Amino acid sequence: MSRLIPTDISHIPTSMQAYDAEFQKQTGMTMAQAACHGLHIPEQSPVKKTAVIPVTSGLGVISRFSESVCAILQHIGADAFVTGKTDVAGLQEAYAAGAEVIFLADDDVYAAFSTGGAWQSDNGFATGIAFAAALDGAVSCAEKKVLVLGAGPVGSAAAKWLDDAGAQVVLYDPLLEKAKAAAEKCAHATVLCDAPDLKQYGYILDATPNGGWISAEDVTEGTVFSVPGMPLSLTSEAAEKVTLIHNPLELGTITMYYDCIRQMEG
Ligand code: 2YJ
Repeated sequence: MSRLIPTDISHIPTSMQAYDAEFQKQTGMTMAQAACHGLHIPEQSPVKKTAVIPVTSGLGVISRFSESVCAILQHIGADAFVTGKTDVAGLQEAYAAGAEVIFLADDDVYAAFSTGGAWQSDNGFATGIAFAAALDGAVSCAEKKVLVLGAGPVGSAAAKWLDDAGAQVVLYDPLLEKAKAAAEKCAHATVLCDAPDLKQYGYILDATPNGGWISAEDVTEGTVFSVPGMPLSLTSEAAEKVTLIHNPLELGTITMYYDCIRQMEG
């Protein structure tokens, strides 16, 4: 994801239940279920003491970021809190409080770490697999052609997940070498050299990091878009025309939590 801005996330602490209900209507799963589907683990409700640490390095703290992550984790039953201190002092506070999982982000990396062992979950990977699993919940991807836009960490993880699930994955990235590298990790995925005509695809996972470049004329009504990328690639007119599975922070964060638990409980 690009660096989030406060207006991307300020609604999160008060909207988790309503948004999860909407997500469930779109995908047939709650976000916790989508995360578990993405990770291929049984549905569960682990309650782990979880610290969220504000980080001031680089461009600094984003207003409501830590509070939003905390609200997302509390929504799925984690015993989550935001540390009063930031950075290294925040880390010390988290350990002193007995946190088993720790979430923190700077300008480049958003990750969760487990204090009990050398386990971590990266937001790029977690977001990619979870938005792939959400698309699968919505349309059952096996044997369907799915266009994956963007072959960074999110798009590559999504492409591999969909390929493993039996989808016919078509990958596009303006940097052909990136698309080829992502396709090499898949059993069957194919690579496009030129920018695709989006209207030819019914199912699109868009992991591109640029906002507003897909307009209403570019899309067909009824196309299902699963879009982890921030800012949102579709204009508001395009978003109204399609079925859009999109959230800025929620599903990736939930999946990072479950990914840590999965590793902790081996
Ligand atoms: O603690 C804070 O409030 C800030 N340091 C949060 C920074 C959040 N980071 C971002 O939005 C980065 N773009 C994260 C990149 C993750 C890549 N998957």
